[in-house]
Amino acid sequence: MTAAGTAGIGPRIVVLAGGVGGSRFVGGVRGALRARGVDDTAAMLTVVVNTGDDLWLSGVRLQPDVDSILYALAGVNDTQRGWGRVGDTERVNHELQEWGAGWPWFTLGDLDLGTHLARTGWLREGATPTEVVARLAERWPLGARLLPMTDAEVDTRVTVRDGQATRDLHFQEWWTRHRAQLQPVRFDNPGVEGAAPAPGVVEALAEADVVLIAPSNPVVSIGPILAVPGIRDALRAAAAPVVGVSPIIGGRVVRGMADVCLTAIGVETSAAAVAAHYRPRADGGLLDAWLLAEEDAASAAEVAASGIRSVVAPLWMTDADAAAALAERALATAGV
Ligand code: FO1
Repeated sequence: MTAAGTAGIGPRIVVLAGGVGGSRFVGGVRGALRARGVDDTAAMLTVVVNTGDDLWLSGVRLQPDVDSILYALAGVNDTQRGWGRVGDTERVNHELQEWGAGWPWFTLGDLDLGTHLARTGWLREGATPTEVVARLAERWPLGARLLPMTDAEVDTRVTVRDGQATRDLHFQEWWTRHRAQLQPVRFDNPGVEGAAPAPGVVEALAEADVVLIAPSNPVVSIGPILAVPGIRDALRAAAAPVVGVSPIIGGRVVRGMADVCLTAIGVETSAAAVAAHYRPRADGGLLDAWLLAEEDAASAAEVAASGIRSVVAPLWMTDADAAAALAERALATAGV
């Protein structure tokens, strides 16, 4: 294990992440490394990003979680909306709507479309998704290495109840158009069985000093990452401690609609239930330790009794300093 804070060298960290919670937390990890005096944070911090939200729309490839983390680390994200580029305009989107192209409920900003066009062009020229993400990341000094969970195209489909019947939607339609209001019956990632971890993912997990599970949606952000054959095994085999951060504070989701997703898979919306969902590593699961909020301190004993070390900490990532303090707490929990 690398001694933290020694001559600008920190622990090798892998974070599993997706969505807004993931991007704030990853920014916090970078902040914690900087506060320890680590200069080259990108050499220490690898982020394995959910690509289960990805889709083709109007001929371009969208990678919402990759872009959320890319834009947030670059400081060009729209913090009000929680997605896309700050200060973006929608001229092309209006034109697409006039053509009846794309989805009327799904906005593609002009600057954001630049990203999608660049990505699609490189994919069409034969670059792999991993190479494309690396190329996108060259534009800004992100201070982290981003890896997609897989190079395979893996969607998330949601089966919803529709009267007596059920029907199947792309995750983005369910999430964005229906605001997760159609009752989900199940989530699937067709094609994931044949997917492999992206190059570098298994190696990063094997070489890590600590693995962090971000406070991202456990079902549709972390779930698809863990569903890629080989990633769960690599996590279990990792020498590093695995520390998770609860996405539930005071029995409620912080943002997004994770509660609806958890209910659909039979998991209660509580910090303890999400820890139990990931399961203790000693019992064939993933977690060595779990950070839960002060508001959920009453369930710390229950988590500890299941064989997961529980640590009560302030979990609200209200600003960059709070996110860095939370990340530092996660690193300290792992003893790195
Ligand atoms: N979320 C919305 O609520 N409305 C949108 O119109 C929308 C467009 C969009 C375009 C590109 C992109 O990368 C993300 C976009 N999102 C939009 C966010 C996205 O639907 C989800 O929040 C994430 O996939 C969940 O992590």
